[in-house]
Amino acid sequence: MSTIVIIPAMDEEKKIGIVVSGILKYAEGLVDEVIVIDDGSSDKTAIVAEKSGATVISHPKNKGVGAAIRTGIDYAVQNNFDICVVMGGDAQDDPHEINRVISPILNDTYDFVQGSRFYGAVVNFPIFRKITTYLFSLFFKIVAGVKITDASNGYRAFRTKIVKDQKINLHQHWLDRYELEPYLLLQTIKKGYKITEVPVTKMYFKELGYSKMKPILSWWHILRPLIKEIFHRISI
Ligand SMILES: Nc1nc2c(ncn2[C@@H]2O[C@H](COP(=O)(O)OP(=O)(O)O)[C@@H](O)[C@H]2O)c(=O)[nH]1
Ligand SMILES: [Mg+2]
Repeated sequence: MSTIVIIPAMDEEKKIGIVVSGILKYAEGLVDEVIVIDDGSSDKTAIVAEKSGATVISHPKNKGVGAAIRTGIDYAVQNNFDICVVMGGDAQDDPHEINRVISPILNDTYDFVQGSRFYGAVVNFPIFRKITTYLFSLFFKIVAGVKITDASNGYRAFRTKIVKDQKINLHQHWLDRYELEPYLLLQTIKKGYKITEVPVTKMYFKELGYSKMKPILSWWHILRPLIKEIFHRISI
């Protein structure tokens, strides 16, 4: 089985090199290609990523993290990869754990593996982030009807066959920002794919910044797939 790591990155020149070289070093033999989607960065993200050994696709303008992941997924489908791993370009996820994230798929037991910081470890967890992350997963659990402890964790792996499923349409414009990831997770569960969570580590660097999410607007984006699902159920 062939595996690609998809990394959305916007203005991550300080961190993307560590991420790509860490994957190539610590997940050698497990990963066949690393693709960085440079999402309209105004810094040297693309150059640093390429020098570190990644394939790079650049969006000429910023489109959003969902659109960046979609570009990576399209590349994975076109190039017949069997497994997609998605992780952040801001060095918050540990490349040593790729093995753990893809094992349930390699063992042929699961189709989608969600990384969970609540089963794993968190370094420097900001209190506000802790509360919002917990509440999001609680809401996700109520809507999806399945216990997911860390639904907003961007570290995950899935079989490419899921995104080829005609009933799951990632090519919708409204998914361009923070909507695509919870949409994919929710649809994967709804369509009956086998999903599990594995422990992962999340690192927060207070000095370098750990998130580009904007209060209110980004929360609306990430909640939108769940709110849509509720309205969809009410209307039928
Ligand atoms: N916020 C944001 N992140 C983007 C965008 N395009 C790509 N990314 C990347 O998506 C990853 C996760 O973003 P981040 O804001 O750290 O999300 P968080 O860690 O979940 O709070 C990082 O590697 C970003 O560089 C974008 O338009 N907005
Ligand atoms: Mg981050």
